[in-house]
Amino acid sequence: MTESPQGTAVQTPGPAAPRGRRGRRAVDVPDLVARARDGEARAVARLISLVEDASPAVREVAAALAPHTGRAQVVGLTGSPGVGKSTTTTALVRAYRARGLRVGVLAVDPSSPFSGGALLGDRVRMQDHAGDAGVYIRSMASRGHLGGLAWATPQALRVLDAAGCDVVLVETVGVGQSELEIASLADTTLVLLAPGMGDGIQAAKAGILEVADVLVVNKADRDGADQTVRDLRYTLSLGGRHELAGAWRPPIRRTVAASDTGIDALVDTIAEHRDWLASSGEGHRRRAVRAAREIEAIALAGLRERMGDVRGSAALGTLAEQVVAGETDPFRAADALLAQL
Ligand SMILES: Nc1nc2c(ncn2[C@@H]2O[C@H](COP(=O)(O)OP(=O)(O)OP(=O)(O)O)[C@@H](O)[C@H]2O)c(=O)[nH]1
Ligand SMILES: [Mg+2]
Repeated sequence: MTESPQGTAVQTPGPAAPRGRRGRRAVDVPDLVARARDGEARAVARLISLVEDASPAVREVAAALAPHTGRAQVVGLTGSPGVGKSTTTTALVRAYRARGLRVGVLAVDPSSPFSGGALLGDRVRMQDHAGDAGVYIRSMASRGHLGGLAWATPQALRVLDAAGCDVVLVETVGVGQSELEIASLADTTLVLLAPGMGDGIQAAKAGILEVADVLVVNKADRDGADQTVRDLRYTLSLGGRHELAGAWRPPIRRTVAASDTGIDALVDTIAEHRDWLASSGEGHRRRAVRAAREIEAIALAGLRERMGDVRGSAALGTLAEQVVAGETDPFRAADALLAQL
């Protein structure tokens, strides 16, 4: 098992190269991609690190991966802290492996500039699968630079997709707007709730139900599961995007992830959603939206970088003087600046 400051690749053999060195070492991208496609965990880990570190090789990596992507179903898991996302992820991995499918897991912490520590607990539980070449598990932190989650996560998903994962599970850690962001990355979004947490109502308020493709009432072994299901049914009956003709109506599934109960049915439901995505054209639409956001994030990161060059530059100084002197206004000055980029 290897631990790097950027992330954790369970079942990756050998120690990680020191960080400073790794950045400078020559990268044989075609070789790495070929080995990743053969399912070599170490090559997958290296590719994700290149992406996460925003290595100069990242363009070559993206170009080499492009022809091999588009197969994996990306399944996002969201829900309040402690609802059972990690337990469900682990149970799903087990169920997919039992069906002979290859699975990738990306645990994303959008709120933290570091990864590793916060995700340690998750990783330990995932050690069940260490040594299984059909599972690849990775923790990622979204760094502040380059648009964080928006930039690095889709690239990591491309790596796992090209590496032959049939399903990639994306679990968010931490709270906030991340639920909605993850939903925009996923083909299929699972919203997890648990009885007695007032979750149904909270989720409805937060707009989380709107992004749900499947509603999972986990901890169904606890009192109040029936009530939570009723709450959800009622909330769904109030309308939403699922009311449109031909729309997917989010099914409600009960699970006890801790004992694998209901997990097979959940896997079937996720497969049904995949079929619906294909037959309705919605899958393609979501991917196009995702690609557009990805392009936008990369373009904005590029612009920001170039703006960085501009800050403190003579051109900006000159324009600032002109604005102060009333010779031009800030809007025209900004246009002039953008034209120079
Ligand atoms: N009773 C019961 N407990 C469960 C079930 N699933 C998970 N748990 C327990 O709930 C606790 C939280 O589970 P996690 O899987 O860590 O939840 P999480 O959503 O990943 O939590 P964060 O990552 O901290 O947001 C753990 O102690 C689990 O063992 C379940 O179906 N029934
Ligand atoms: Mg967790």
